[in-house]
Amino acid sequence: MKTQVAIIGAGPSGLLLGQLLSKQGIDNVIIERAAGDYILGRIRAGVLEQGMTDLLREAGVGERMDREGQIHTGVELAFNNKRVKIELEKLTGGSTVMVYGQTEVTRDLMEARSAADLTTYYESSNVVLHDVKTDSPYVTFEQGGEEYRLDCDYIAGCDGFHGVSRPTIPESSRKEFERVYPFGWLGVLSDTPPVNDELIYCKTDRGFAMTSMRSATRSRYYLQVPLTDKVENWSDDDFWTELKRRLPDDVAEKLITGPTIEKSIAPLRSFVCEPMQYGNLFLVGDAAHIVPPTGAKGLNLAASDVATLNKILTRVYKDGDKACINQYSEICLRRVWHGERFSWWMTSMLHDFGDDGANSTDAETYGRFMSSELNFYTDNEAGRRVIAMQYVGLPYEDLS
Ligand code: RFL
Ligand code: PHB
Repeated sequence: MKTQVAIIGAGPSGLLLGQLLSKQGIDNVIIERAAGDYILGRIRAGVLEQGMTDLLREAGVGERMDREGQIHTGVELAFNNKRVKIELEKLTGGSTVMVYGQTEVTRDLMEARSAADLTTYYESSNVVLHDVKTDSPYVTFEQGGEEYRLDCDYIAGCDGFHGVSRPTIPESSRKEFERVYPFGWLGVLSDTPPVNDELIYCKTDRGFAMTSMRSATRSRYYLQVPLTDKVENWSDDDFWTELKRRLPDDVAEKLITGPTIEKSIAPLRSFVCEPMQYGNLFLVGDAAHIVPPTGAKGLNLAASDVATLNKILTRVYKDGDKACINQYSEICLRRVWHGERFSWWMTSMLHDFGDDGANSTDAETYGRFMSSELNFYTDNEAGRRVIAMQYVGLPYEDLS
């Protein structure tokens, strides 16, 4: 088999890249380890920046999002029983975010891909990338007991944090930056009306909590929990009781509870692999970087990598300019590090680090630093604008 671009992974990065490349007439094949239904069962991000919604429209998959997604003009921060509104639209001169779940984005992309009759190998095993430093890289994999070889010009490693693409780059040719946080997020999905029109990020003495949503009838809530907690030990009642304790009183009073339809614990990590390119292999999205979810940046950074790679491959195939591939890593990493810093900062300000405070500071001192930071940034418009600008996302960079 032969294609122009082999894409490893059918998460949002791989599917979106495949769709955009096809629009440019660039042939691509996706090789995915899991089954399509399994991917759609994963509940992940909920907030899309305008850069990403524009890209989805460009890929021809914006229609349902524009119909069913909710535009949010602000988010709230809550602490000390006080609620502060960050007016995203007003403070940024018109930018908003779209609340539309990653599951729905993925579903729209999968449907568009099958409607366009593009090739995807789900449930592939033993995926191996070969000769990525040469001009004739290829991928081997197994599916349904058969072995396949896919020859290509370029490989896009869109296979997430635990994929095979990043480890294909020799250790001596990459540097990894990492911070693992001493807590996780317990997330719950429930067919109950959201407690508030806007998302609320809550800092409390009992730890962080947040309220989000997927639609007018489906809510998404999170609690900071110790990494030692097991999801099966959290009953629905325990979850709702603890959430109520962490919400501001007037919000807690309005909380409508019900059976949960998904419950899981995600660890929190900041991670970057530099560079994001090795020969004709490009790392995209979670394969190259992870952020804690506090800034809602994970999926959005994946989208900006995809935008950059799409521009590069379009120029390669339309103009024959192969040199431009060397811009990929630098352009992506500038935006990635902004997202990493913002996510780390939001995480640091809003969570309880216990005795494992950042920079080896004791819990109380670190807590004071971060409370003061939160007060400083929320008490004045310039501070709130700094938060708003980053929350809506920085502009995408063009190729030179
Ligand atoms: P994905 O979504 O992980 O998709 C990677 C795909 O590659 C496949 N794969 C392989 N395929 C072939 N061969 C192999 N050897 C392979 N190994 C893996 C996988 O099966 C999968 O289908 O990465 P992608 O596309 O880069 O998308 C990134 C986003 O998914 C991610 O940034 C966000 O979801 C991060 N994230 C969150 N971001 C937010 O902004 N808000 C959130 O609330 C939020 N919650 C989360 C999250 C990430 C989580 N992970 C990764 C554990 C919650 C969780 C649990
Ligand atoms: C979500 O709705 O799942 C969500 C929203 C904002 C975040 C993280 C998760 O920062």
